[in-house]
Amino acid sequence: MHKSLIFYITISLVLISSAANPAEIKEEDKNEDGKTDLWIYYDDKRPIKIESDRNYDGNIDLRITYEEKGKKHIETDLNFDGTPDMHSYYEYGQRTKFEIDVDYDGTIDQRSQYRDGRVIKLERDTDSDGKLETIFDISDRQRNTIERIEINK
Ligand SMILES: [Ca+2]
Ligand SMILES: [Ca+2]
Ligand SMILES: [Ca+2]
Ligand SMILES: [Ca+2]
Repeated sequence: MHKSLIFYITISLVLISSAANPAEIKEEDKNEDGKTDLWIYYDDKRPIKIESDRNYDGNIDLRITYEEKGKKHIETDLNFDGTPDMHSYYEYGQRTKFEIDVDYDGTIDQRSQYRDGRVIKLERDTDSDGKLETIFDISDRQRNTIERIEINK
């Protein structure tokens, strides 16, 4: 195929996709210092992403991403160093996974996985070697069995 034709097709596709999804961004200046600190991205009136600068230092420290099937991902930079330290994942309003970097070294120290609002798997870096150890894992068990298990041994 001719290079110019490929180029033309690419451009056409870009134009079509941008016309079909007019990205709309709502910006807010919460502390009224003249700089935007809250961004809400819409796709066809539906919010798809929220970004926030909670300590007003110019860096985004909270990001919420909305995906298909009611999925939601919340990233939080707890110590405002530019790297997210906490991740929460939701599906249809229920939390499915939670990860946290407690010592802010860039590696996750604890991960919990949920089913029907209950923790079914817990991993923690108990010996601080950078790898998570499984504390318990009842993800393969049936729901009625889980309800009878005591998590705090
Ligand atoms: Ca501001
Ligand atoms: Ca910030
Ligand atoms: Ca951080
Ligand atoms: Ca860590």
